Amino acid sequence: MTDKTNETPKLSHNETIKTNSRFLRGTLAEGLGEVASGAISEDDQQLIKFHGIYLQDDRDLRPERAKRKLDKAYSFMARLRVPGGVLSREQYLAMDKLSDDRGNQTLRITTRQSIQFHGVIKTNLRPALRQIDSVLLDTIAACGDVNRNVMCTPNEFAGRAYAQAEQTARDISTHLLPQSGAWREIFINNEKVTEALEAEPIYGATYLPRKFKIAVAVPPQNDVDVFAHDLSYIAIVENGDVVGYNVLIGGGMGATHGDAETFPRVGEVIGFCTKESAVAVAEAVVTTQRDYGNRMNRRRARLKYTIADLGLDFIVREVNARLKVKLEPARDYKFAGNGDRMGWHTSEDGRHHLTLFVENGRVANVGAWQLKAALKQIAETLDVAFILTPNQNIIVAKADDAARAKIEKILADHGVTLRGSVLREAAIACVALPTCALALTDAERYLPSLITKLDALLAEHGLDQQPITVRMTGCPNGCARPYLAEIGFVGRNPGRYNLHLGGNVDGSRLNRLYREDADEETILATLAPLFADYAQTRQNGEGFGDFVIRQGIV
Ligand code: SRM
Ligand code: SF4
Repeated sequence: MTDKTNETPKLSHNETIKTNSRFLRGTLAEGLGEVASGAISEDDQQLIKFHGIYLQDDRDLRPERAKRKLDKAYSFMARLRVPGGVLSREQYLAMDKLSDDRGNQTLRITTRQSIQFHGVIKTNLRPALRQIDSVLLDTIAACGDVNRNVMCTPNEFAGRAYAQAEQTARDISTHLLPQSGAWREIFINNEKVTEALEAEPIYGATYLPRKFKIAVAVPPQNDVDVFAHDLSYIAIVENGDVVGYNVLIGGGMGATHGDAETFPRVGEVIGFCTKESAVAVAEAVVTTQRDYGNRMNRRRARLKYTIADLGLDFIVREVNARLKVKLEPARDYKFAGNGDRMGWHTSEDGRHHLTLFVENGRVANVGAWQLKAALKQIAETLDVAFILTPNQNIIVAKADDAARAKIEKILADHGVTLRGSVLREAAIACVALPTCALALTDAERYLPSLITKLDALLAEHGLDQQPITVRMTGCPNGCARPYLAEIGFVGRNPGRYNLHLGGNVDGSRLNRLYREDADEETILATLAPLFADYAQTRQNGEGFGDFVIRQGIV
């Protein structure tokens, strides 16, 4: 292995932090024990991400606290590692309790099928992670320069192919897990760590140049957005069984406003692998990125830039050179859409699975809408499983006939309707303000009211039953994968968004910038004539994203 970190003097500071961290320990143990401050040192803030945790502060409170010369209102966000998003009812209940005991009383389902706990104060962090560990879950590698939570088309209870794909997602997640014992030592055993004698066989001591993301899709669903990740797998199913996967590399969403060197990119199919070699392919792609990724400029450190700089052919040759079984030519596949399959579905074994709409993934009790209480009661009383979806919804899975009726009653008793409007159900927004340090404006807190206005506009033109993908983020990092939406809103300034149009229904095409820095009035005034035109002149079955491309609007 060539370790570029030894060859150049201009490494990014994060490389030095990793090198000196003794396999992700740094001074975290000491910093967490320091009670005078709610924060930790800057270098440890980078390291703690590898353990699935971010230091944040409530940005709403910043001005008032600054005026009163108070420290920021610090707290931590912890993110679970849940490959494929599958939770047993016991695990779900423990997470519900944890959010009440140690968090901000909400569970936040993420766009990578995980759960985030916001508002965990420093003294609660170790107890929170012990609660997570007690139900055999963890937060290892949920953030940081390593492979993140591996996504997979849910749900494993719906058929053999889904279960096989989820097993592949779990196998990849396990294989690429950092070997460092730091997480357990720092957060669970509370041992003071003095020296680490360990090795990271796959990552090496400096881990990856940047985060790395993997997803597995089972067609016709592209709910995981296979084109958005560093590495993706498309299951090839024959006679109900997965025989192997088409492999894609080089997707990614993040960009920086005004920096043409950074861009969203869709992944490209580079071949087919058997199901037995899927894990080896993951290791080959990850180690290629480890060795050739940019360790000097973190803005250009994802695999998509390594491919842009060195060429796809070079990277594919490298990947093949590291494989015993080489990639074969890709097989045919077809996706129908990148949304979730909402509502009830019944699998061949007669069990029922409800994909329940959760607006922007926030599981909470708000007024008459007691979603969190309802899910808790379902978990307490019924033999079901819970699956977090890639579009921030939740599946209550494997219910028998009696449980199905009871689920409907519990939800109704708690004021929870099963479905939202067509537009609202498919829409997703990132967290953004007040917790995200990088947010330029709101997303999760604003999208619901914008959807109400867009719904009214669509209804005026008889389009309220037309599925259109809307996604919003509070900055250009792309956490809700907005560049693949038919209508994407990307935060630019407070209350202002870049409006992107032209993604397609299967999530394989990037949209394009149509209006910059638009406030709500401009957004509505811009979309109204486009909706009118779409209602009048669309072709049979034509999606809004395809329409704006055909008409030359973008
Ligand atoms: Fe993200 C950083 C939230 C999925 C691209 N993302 C962040 C941070 C941690 C902000 C920070 O670094 O301080 C956000 C925390 C907000 C908060 O208060 O909770 C954050 N990202 C999220 C979540 C929670 C969005 C959501 O509302 O669901 C998603 C958590 C996923 C998970 O469970 O692991 C989330 N982030 C994504 C995705 C979508 C995906 O992975 O499919 C992307 C685009 C795909 C990609 O990576 O290209 C994404 N997040 C980023 C980036 C840009 C990375 C880049 O290399 O371009 C950042 C900023 C960074 O890393 O420097 C970022
Ligand atoms: Fe924060 Fe930007 Fe990600 Fe939204 S897209 S969560 S604002 S980093």
